[in-house]
Amino acid sequence: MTQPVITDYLFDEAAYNTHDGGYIPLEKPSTPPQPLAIPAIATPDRVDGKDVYYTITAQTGEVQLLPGAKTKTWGYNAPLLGQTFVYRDGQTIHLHLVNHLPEVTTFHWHGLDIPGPIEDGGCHAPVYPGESRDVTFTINQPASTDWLHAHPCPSTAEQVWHGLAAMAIVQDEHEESLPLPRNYGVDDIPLILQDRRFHEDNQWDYRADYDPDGVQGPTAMINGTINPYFDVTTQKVRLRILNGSNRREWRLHFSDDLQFTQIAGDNSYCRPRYRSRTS
Ligand SMILES: [Cu+2]
Repeated sequence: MTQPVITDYLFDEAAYNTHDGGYIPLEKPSTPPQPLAIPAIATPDRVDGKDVYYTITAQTGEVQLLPGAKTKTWGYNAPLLGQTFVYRDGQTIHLHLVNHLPEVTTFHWHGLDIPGPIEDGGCHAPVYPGESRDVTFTINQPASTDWLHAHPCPSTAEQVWHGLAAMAIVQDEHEESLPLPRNYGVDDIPLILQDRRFHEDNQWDYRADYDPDGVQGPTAMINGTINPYFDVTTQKVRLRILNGSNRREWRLHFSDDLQFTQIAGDNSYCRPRYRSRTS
């Protein structure tokens, strides 16, 4: 089987936001390398055949991101970002959504092919502070990497910036038949890319950093880890890359320009051919 491999890097340089007036370049971290945080996989409250039940709580927290004071953060079932939700094609998902935040939020499933306006958690499905909402939907789509993020209007961006962003993975039979790494946290690695500016006492300050085109900061984080490293133990590694930043576009390469292969985009595998680049 001969399949052409596309080695060109497909982007329009002039359209990149490095050319924006408000662009904030990333700075090399001055703090020592930290092991990459791997979000835990969410455990269902109950499984009854294809019916799977979860409780998801949007909560405040604080995390030791830098030496010194902990940073105040938000997350889903976690102080920052969230647990990873692993769903399977054909499952019916029952969610008990709880808001422990000081303001209204929603629980939006970015990439899941599920009904709106309530189940998919857009602006029309508010959960008020101290309240909850129950939704049910059936997963009926191919394997994909998706995400859960807040989507209240007009504070979607601010709440995601506080940390309300978690990965969701859909599995199916086709994906299982492919020779791909799928050992979560070992050779199948979630990478949630974000950037922040740290102010006094290591706090984030959305108002201070506010830009109507989206907030950026000079410090990169992956899964909420600054200057992360990951010890690879396998020959092949699969990276699930999620741009969870508010504005930044990311150009990714390995520091030694190791070649890698793109196998999927939003919601689908690259078929019939793979794309790769070398630099
Ligand atoms: Cu979204």
